[in-house]
Amino acid sequence: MMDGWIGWPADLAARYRAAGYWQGETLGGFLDRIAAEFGDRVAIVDGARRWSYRELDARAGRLAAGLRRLGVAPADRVVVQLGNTAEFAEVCFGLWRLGAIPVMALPAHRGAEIAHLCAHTAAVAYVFAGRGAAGAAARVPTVRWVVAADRSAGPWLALDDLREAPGPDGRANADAGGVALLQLSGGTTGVPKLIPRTHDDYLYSARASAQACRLGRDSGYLVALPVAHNFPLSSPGVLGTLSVGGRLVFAPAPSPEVAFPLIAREGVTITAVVPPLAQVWLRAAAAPHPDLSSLRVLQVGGAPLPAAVARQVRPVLGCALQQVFGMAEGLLSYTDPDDPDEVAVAGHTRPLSPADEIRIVDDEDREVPPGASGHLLTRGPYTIRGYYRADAHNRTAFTPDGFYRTGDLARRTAGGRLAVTGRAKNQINRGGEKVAAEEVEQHLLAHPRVRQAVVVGTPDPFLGERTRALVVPAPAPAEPPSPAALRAFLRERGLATYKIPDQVTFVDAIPETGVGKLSRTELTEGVPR
Ligand code: AMP
Ligand code: DBH
Repeated sequence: MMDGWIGWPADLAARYRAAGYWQGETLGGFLDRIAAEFGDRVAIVDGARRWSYRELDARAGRLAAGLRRLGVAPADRVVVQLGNTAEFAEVCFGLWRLGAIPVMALPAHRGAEIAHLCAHTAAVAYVFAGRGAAGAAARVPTVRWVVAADRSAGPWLALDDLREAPGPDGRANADAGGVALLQLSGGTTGVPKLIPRTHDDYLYSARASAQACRLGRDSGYLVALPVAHNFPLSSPGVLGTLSVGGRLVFAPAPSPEVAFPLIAREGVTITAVVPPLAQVWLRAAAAPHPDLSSLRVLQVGGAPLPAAVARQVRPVLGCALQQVFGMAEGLLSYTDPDDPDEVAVAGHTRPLSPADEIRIVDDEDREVPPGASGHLLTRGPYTIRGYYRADAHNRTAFTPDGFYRTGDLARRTAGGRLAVTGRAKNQINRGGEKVAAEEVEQHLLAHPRVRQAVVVGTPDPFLGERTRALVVPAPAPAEPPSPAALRAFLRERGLATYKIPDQVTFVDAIPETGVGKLSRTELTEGVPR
């Protein structure tokens, strides 16, 4: 079993198994089962390609054999950075089939993030498509193989070479209670945290989500958001759709120009977007557009959805709105697709599992009165008990009895549902993309002309929040860098574009409150825009 992660205590694990939440099935075993059950049904549509369940299974098997022959072993970590293509499923299931552990990088990640993911997980391989960050990965000493999805990408191994490899299938008996994948947290700290999800817990969240979304064999799920993200991967997304024999339609881009024709052509019934994308789709749907009548549910999550936007979903797109409050750490909370519109619009969600434990507490961890807002803590059959290799951080990110401190503020509604009321963590939610202020601050501080830097969120009508860096330059005589030069500096350090501050403001001093403690909510007051 992989070191560096904390599982559930034995008594709780036994309870989750007895209740049937954890079924003792690995993701490799899951593929065997769905291939047997759904055989020739279409599993994946990607452009002109259509793979049946059987074909996905065969391809994963061939790739597992090729990876095995290369030297990838069970429990090895492999950083995967692929776009919304069939290869993503082929590679992940190939890794699961041989018992290896994909690390879910996002296409937006650049050298800084990829190098960190490879080094922190001691990854043996990096698989990428598109631009990627192969050079950065190759420099990490543990990385023995850099594999490009496309042979023309450079002097790397090609996925094709591995597929062709004949040989034993590479099937390994992974432990369903062990780690299946490492998800990424938006995080609050200097480096991104990794989230160890087990086969048991991840499959449970996907199966239960498929039920909560009423998915069935006739469902067609459009993968519009970056597929490696927890939301399109498992809520119910890719895994939930496959669990019921539905069809996945991969969209190479989430824009209406790409997504709408696919919805029309493939009879897509459900998809997931973040709030800014929902706004773009609504605007596009107000003009002449392809027939979207097959769409039954639009899931929106990742960031607060303004009511004015939420209200337009049914009249403009002709489908139900399902709000999703979720996190890669686990807890998922959904409105019901059959909820009355006012409940869906309000975004009062219900935790997915009857075994989800929710506490809403004050700053001293005391329960707040019923209905009051407070810090949301949670524990349950698919919420992690600790980040991967992060002992010090885990001591504050979890309570001693294993509740995850979400960093969100929430209250219970009169009907017993959850309503998100705010955020207490040091993170900016930029339209669903999470930016850890401290991470960006540390990169800014690496500039020789920067003395102090604080990154905060400021309201934005489209993104919800955008990022703003307050920077105290080093004292004269040298000139402070220009905002453009600072942004270029961060890009050169290999930081993903969505983490580059939207705005850089130079200040003489960072306002301080209390005993030298920064108050981030008050920070931007009095600072010129
Ligand atoms: P992460 O931990 O990076 O997976 O991000 C999860 C976080 O996204 C949650 O803790 C919330 O702060 C935020 N989030 C996700 N969905 C919603 C939503 N529907 N409304 C408000 N915030 C959300
Ligand atoms: O924001 C998230 O991380 C998120 C939102 C909705 C998520 O991980 C999910 C659903 O699974």
